[in-house]
Amino acid sequence: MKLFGPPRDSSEPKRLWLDLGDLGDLVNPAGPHEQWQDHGLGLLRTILHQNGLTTDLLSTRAFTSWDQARKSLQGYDMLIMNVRSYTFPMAYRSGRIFKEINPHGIVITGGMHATVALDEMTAIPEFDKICQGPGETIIVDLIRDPGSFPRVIVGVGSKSMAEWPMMDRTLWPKPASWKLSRKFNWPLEPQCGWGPPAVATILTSRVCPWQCVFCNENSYIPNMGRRPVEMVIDELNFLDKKYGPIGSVVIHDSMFFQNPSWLEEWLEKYPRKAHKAWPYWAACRADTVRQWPDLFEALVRQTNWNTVSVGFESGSDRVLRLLNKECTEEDNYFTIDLLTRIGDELEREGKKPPVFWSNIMLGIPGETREDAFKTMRMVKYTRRILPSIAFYAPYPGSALGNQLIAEGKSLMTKENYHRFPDDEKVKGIDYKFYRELLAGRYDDEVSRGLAEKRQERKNYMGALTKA
Ligand code: B12
Ligand code: SF4
Repeated sequence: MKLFGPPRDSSEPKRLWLDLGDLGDLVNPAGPHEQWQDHGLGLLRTILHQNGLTTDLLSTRAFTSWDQARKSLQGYDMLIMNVRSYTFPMAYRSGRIFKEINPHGIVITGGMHATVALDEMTAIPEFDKICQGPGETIIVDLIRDPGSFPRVIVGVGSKSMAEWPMMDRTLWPKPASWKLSRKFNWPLEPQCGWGPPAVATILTSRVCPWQCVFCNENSYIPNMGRRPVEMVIDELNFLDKKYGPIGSVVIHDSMFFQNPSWLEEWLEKYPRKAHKAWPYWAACRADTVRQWPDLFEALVRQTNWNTVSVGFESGSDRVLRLLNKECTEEDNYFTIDLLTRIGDELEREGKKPPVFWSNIMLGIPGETREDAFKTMRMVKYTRRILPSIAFYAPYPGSALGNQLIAEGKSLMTKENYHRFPDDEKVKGIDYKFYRELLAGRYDDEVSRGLAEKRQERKNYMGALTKA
């Protein structure tokens, strides 16, 4: 097993950062998204290394068995992990193995799961230190002298992402098979169907101010200033020159289309100052598109925002209200019509039309069959769409997730915080109906009303009133 990292002074503890994900995902991945790299790991290892605290790196994604993991974790004094809810099962299993083979070693954890489900983290005796919240200002002291910290620590973040150093992407794990490395473009990332390789993933903002009950990130990610436009462009240009050529960009922000003054600056500078206006994937909400349609259109046309990720979630006002989405059916259809029109015009000009990466949830508690038909009707109505459909998952940290967990209705246990879109995740949901719906059994019901919807949507005037 090849380790990464500079040689270490022999008096230094042997520290290991373990990247988490399903076994084999860096050998023979189940899908493209399993190959994305972890910006939390990248940022914190960069800060550690810049402060002289080196760490070796291994990844559970590069192992194909737990036996292999057991052998590789041998001989370390410290294990460090970024634990998200969906990687919690990997984390605690790794922690257990680590302590069995290195009984005097120390396990230091942080990450989203520590913030949203502290009880589950503290229940793992092998986790010696658990850091909630952001780790960038605390990581150096914690790793240098863990003994001076209590078991549970509350991290403090930077005021602005401008304070984050540029991440050293060579501190990310490498693809672990010859087959995968041929197309991976490490330390950039592989193609996933959104744009040409090599892909550069980047974060420009860290938090979303909305309060959707299935997510509400701002209840657990502290507010933080956005990364300045120039820094984002400089980083992309640096990556292009050093590791490129970049083919496309994925902006991993939870919500890219917020903060109009930042977006206006991006609109002005990205096409001019980036080595190339690489096509990119980024997220918006239907209500803000309806609020700032001109800005949206200009960004799509002039900055090559050609995969528009949008959390439509549902095509029914009832369900959108249940989700506190603060978007309406009308907002959703307005956004679909607007991107369709822009796409038609670009196509006529011989250019590639933009597509939606459309996030849709089914199996939401309280959703009726008619609501689900309306959602699928909206999907069918959308002309250029990459649908990303999942059964609703009650993640801890979100208002609805916390409520369902408290009521004993969640089927997501600490053994299976997994995230396969078609897993059964909530008690009392008729998953058989949803599977049949997705298999096309209710196509008549879904299509009924589609022609009327198309007819109705030809008149856009009513839609222009919200701003
Ligand atoms: C980019 C992203 C993705 C990408 C890439 C994932 C990856 N490999 O990193 C993709 C699109 C693949 C993805 C997919 C999913 N994601 Co996602 N994703 C994000 C997003 C938007 C940004 C993550 C990020 O880079 N953050 C920035 C870094 C710097 O933050 P960080 O990793 O948390 O690290 C900080 C702290 O946690 C802490 N820290 C971390 N580790 C450590 C360690 C120590 C020792 C210390 C002291 C501190 C510390 O310090 C860091 C700096 O402040 C977040 C939301 C968000 N805004 O964070 C959701 C988020 C992490 N994703 C989430 C979910 C649910 C998913 C999916 C399950 C969705 C689905 N249903 O399919 C899938 C699962 C993917 C998989 N691999 O199986 C949830 C996780 C919820 C939870 N409770 O853990 C989040 C929070 C979004 C949400 N609100 O629902 N995701
Ligand atoms: S679902 Fe999207 S809009 Fe809603 S809180 Fe989460 S990131 Fe924000």
